Amino acid sequence: MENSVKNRINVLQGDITKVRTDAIVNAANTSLLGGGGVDGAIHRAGGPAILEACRQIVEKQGCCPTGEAVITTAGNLPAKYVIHTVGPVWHGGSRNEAEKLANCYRNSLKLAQANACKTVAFPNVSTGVYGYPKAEAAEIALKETVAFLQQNPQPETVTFVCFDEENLQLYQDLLQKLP
Ligand code: AR6
Repeated sequence: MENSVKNRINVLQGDITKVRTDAIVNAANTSLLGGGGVDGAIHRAGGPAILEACRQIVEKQGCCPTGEAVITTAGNLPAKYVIHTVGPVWHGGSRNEAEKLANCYRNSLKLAQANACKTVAFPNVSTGVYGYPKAEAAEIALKETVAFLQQNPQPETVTFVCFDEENLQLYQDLLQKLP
C-alpha cells in the first residue's frame, strides 16, 4: 500500500510553468492578483486569462485566506488548471505556520480531486519570499501528500517541482526514505 503511494510521487527540478499536468499549483498571496516568484512566472507565462479568473473569484468571495486554495484556468500554460494556494509567511513558527502550510497542500489536493485532476504539480510553497525553512516545509509537503494519496486514488500522481538545488536534494532524500 505505502509502496504504491511512493510510486505516485515524483520530484524534479525546473520551471513549473513548463510542466504538462492537469493542474499546477501556484504559491499566491491573499489578494490573488499576482506577485513575484512563481506567482509572477505563472501569470506571465499563462497570460491575462488567469488574472481575469482570479479577479472574478475575488469579486465573488473576497480574498483567499492563508491555507486555502482556489482553481482557475491555466490560460496559455500546458497545464489545464492553476490551483492558487496561499502559504503562510514564516514568523518563527509560533503562528501556526506548520498547520497553515499543511492546509495548503491538503486543500490543493482536495480541489484537484474535485476537478478530476489525475496529475498535479506543486512548487515549494512559502519557501521563497515567505521565508519558510525549506527542510521543514518539505517534510510537511511530503507528509500531507502521502496521507492524502493513501486515502484517495485521485490524483494519481503528484510532482514536486523544485526550483533550487537545495529543495531538490531535500525532496529526493525524503522521498527515498518513504517505505
Ligand atoms: N517554477 C517553480 N518554482 C519556482 C519558480 C518557477 N518558475 N519560480 C520560483 N520558484 P515564492 P512564497 C520557487 O517566493 O515563498 C509572490 O510574490 C522558489 O524558488 O514564489 O510562497 C506571491 O505573490 C521557491 O522555492 O513564493 C506572494 O506574495 C518557491 O517557488 C509570495 O511571493 C516559492 O517561492 C509568496 O511567497
